[in-house]
Amino acid sequence: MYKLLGRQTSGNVQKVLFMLEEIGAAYEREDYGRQFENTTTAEYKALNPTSKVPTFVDGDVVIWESNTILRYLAAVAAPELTGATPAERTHVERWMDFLLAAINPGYLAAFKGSKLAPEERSPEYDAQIKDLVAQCAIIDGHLAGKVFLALDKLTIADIACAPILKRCLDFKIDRPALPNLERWASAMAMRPAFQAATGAVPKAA
Ligand SMILES: N[C@@H](CCC(=O)N[C@@H](CS)C(=O)NCC(=O)O)C(=O)O
Repeated sequence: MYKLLGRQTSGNVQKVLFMLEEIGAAYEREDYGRQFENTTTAEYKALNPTSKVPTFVDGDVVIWESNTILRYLAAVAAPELTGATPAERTHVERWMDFLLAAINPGYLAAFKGSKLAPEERSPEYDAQIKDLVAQCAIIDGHLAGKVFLALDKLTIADIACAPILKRCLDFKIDRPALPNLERWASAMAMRPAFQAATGAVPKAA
């Protein structure tokens, strides 16, 4: 049985939960991180030197970095959730990389800023939010006429991006409508696996 170490409130843990639920894998999750204050022990650091969550354990295989965990699971248990060819895989992986490189800095700024009063936010906050919106607009443009991010089926690109992009759309920030991104995020949020992963309560029909 797979073991996932990480609190369910973490967006990066939610990506992995979304994947595990989507493929119907047997797993157990243990609470690690933030309020549990158990990621700086020598024991945890031996598994994950970053002291972050998630950490994923499959027997002797220990993995940190959530996107790497998704790639591993696709390789060992769900090849249908990534591209069949190297070229197809570039479509999957570019959005996973884009999430980390382009979305994540603004996402973190918005996440931290959302917990602060306007006067407590850093001087860079407005520029970081502007950049986040610009990056989201790139995804919105890409999703015009598309159901999924990378291929014509669900892939680990959708699974990696959905928990974080859903939060980006939910932030109370100044942004225009992003109709394609909003449509995609709503479709992801309707998936039972996403709801199980994020603890979301399904909307009544
Ligand atoms: N790039 C890493 C980022 C991991 C990360 O920053 N995790 C956050 C939660 S989303 C964390 O561990 N925060 C500190 C904590 O929960 O103790 C990944 O994708 O796994």
